[in-house]
Order: sequence, then C-alpha cells, then structure tokens
Amino acid sequence: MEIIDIAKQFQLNGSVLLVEPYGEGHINRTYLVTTDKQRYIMQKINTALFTNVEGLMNNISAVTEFIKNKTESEGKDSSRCTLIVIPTKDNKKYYTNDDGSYRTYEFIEGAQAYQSATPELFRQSGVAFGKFANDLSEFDASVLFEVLPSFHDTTVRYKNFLKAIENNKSGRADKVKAEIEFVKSREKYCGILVNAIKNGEIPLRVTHNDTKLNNVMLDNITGEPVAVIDLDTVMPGSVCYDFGDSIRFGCNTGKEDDENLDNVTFSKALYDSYYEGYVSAFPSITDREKELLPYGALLMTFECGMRFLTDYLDGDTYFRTTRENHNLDRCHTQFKLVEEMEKIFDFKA
Ligand code: ADP
Ligand code: GN1
Ligand code: MG
Repeated sequence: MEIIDIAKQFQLNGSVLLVEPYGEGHINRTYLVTTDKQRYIMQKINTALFTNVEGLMNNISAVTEFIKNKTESEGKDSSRCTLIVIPTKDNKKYYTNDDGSYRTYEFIEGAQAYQSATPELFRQSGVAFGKFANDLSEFDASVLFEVLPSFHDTTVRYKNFLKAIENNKSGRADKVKAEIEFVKSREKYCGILVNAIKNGEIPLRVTHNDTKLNNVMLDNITGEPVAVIDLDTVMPGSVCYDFGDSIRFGCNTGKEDDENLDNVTFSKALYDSYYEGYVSAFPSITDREKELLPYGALLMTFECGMRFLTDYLDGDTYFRTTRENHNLDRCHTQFKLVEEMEKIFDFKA
C-alpha cells in the first residue's frame, strides 16, 4: 500500500496532496501529511518495540485528553496544548495493515522542536516539562499501561548490558574493552534512583521518560512552551528521569552522535537555566526529588551511553543508525558527559 493511501485512511480535513518523511526521531517513522487545507503528522509505530499498540494509543489518548481538559478548565486556549489524535475513518485511534500500524496527529503549527537551543529556549523547555509533570500530578497513574517495563531501571539496563557482552552478537566486544570497563567501574550508580523509589524517598509519578529537547514544541515567535510531544513512553516513573534525560541531551554542547568529542562538553550554564525553568513550573516537586535531580542527569546519561553500547554489541538492532560506528559515537558522547558531570557535581554513591 502506498504511503499516501495510508494517510487517506484517517479523518483528514481536505484532500491529501503530499506525504513526506519528517523529523529526526530514532524510533518511529514520521511523515508530514499535507492536504489542500492543513497539515498532519503521521507515524508508523515501531511495533518491534511497542508490541501493544492498543495499550500505547489508549495511554496517549488518556494523557492528552487530561491535559486538554485541564487547560480548558483554567480558561486557556487548548488548541495547541497537547497532541491531538486524528481517528481513522472507522473511528479507531490507529490504522493497521499487513505492513504495520500508523497513527495521525494534528500538526502543531507555529512551533518547532529544536535539536539544540540557546539557554533561554532550553529554559523554556524546562518550563514545558516541569509544567507537564505538574499538570499530570493529579492523573491516576494506575490507568496507564506500562508500555516498556523497567524502561529507566538502570539496574535492569546493566544486566542487559552484561548479557550483550556475553552474547557478543556483533563480534565487536574486543573493540570496546575500554568502554565496557567504563560502565563496569560505575555499576554502583545503577541502583540510586530505583532504590530511592523502592524505599519511598521519592514518589512514583506519571512521567514522560523521553524528554529530549526535540520532544517539546516551542512557539516560533515567543519561544514559550506549546506542547510536549512523543508520548509513547508516558508511564509511571520518577521526575528525576525526566529532568535527567533533558539535561543529558540539552546540556551537550555537541551533538548526541558527534564524531568529534572536542565539540562535546557539559554546559553547567545550560543546566542551571533548565533547572530554574523546570522547578519554577513544578511547585509540587518534593525537596528530596530536588536533591536527586543531579543524580537523574548522571544516571540518564550513563544509562543512555550504556544502551548505545549494548546496541553496538548487539549489532545495531534498536536505535536507527546510518553509519558503521554510529552507536559507538553516541556512546562516547554520553560517557564524556558523564565524566564532566562527575567533576562538576559532588556525587555520593
Ligand atoms: P520519535 O519517537 O521517532 O522520536 P516523535 O514523535 O518525536 O518521533 O516525532 C519526530 C519529530 O516530528 C519531532 O521531533 C517533531 O519535530 C515532529 N513532530 C512530531 N509530532 C508533531 C506534531 N504533532 N506537530 C508538529 N511536529 C511534530
Ligand atoms: C530514543 O524516540 P526518540 O528518538 O525520541 C529512545 C530514548 C533515548 C533516545 C536517545 C523509546 O528516543 O530512550 O534516550 O532515543 N526512545 C525509546 O536519543 O527507546
Ligand atoms: Mg522524539
């Protein structure tokens, strides 16, 4: 089936003129759909990873409707406040054919998702994610399906990493002895946040779990937060994960997959900027959560580097890669950021 015919399965306003690849996500395939009246985002859902599309789309509907209702109850304009799911012609939340499952959202106009940001735009993304946490603080997490269990359980990620070394599917293990050692010597970090949740020091909340800068739309003119997007991984979690993943991506002065590590440094100025925005928009954050935010930054960066290395060892089956050492380059940027954070913060583990 042609991609344009898939777009025609949804209740779109106008006739479809063009469907073209869009964005820079690693997980789903994103398309921009243009009709003679308006634009949409259509995505082929990565069903190798998200095996329960029904559960996933029910989560997204529940969370987006909650945010929309809350925004309206505050008397604010809700037209761009969150993703809006466009149903199929037979009123389903997604379309499935032999080739896969697809969903469509309204295109959020007048805003953009940035790959890198100025301190002010980064602060605004902190406001967006802080507000997201605050808005959902009264959402009943028990209605959510756990899309990817143990997603940010770093102890589970560590076990998977050890398995990948043992299996050595790619035959690359000998090439990455130093990187493997880097991870093993930091095993002590893995339990910090999961233990804090287990022993009740910090609450389990509804979290986004993938809070990269390019998963938030900021207004083109004012730079103010418009909507948090990419809601596939909304699940119970810790705000330290959400804060940390934003820092991991946004405080890097280079690119996540930079081949030149000289470009990659950890910007404390960007960190401070994001922290200020996040905390100011999230009045219900607890003191202990605040104390653990820097650990969130450390753990999410360490964990992501370990995930890139695991995928490199597995033969590049998870993250989309476009070159031989893509995952290894990504792993190197994350580990450099970890080393820099270790120098800046006084971590106790
Ligand atoms: P992935 O899970 O693969 O990262 P995303 O859902 O983040 O996919 O989408 C990829 C990119 O597409 C985003 O970074 C953003 O630029 C764009 N995008 C996604 N949803 C919308 C939307 N509703 N309106 C406008 N742009 C969007
Ligand atoms: C993936 O979907 P995307 O590109 O926003 C990944 C995140 C990683 C990120 C690294 C579901 O995010 O966990 O931190 O790549 N998402 C999933 O760039 O695994
Ligand atoms: Mg994304």
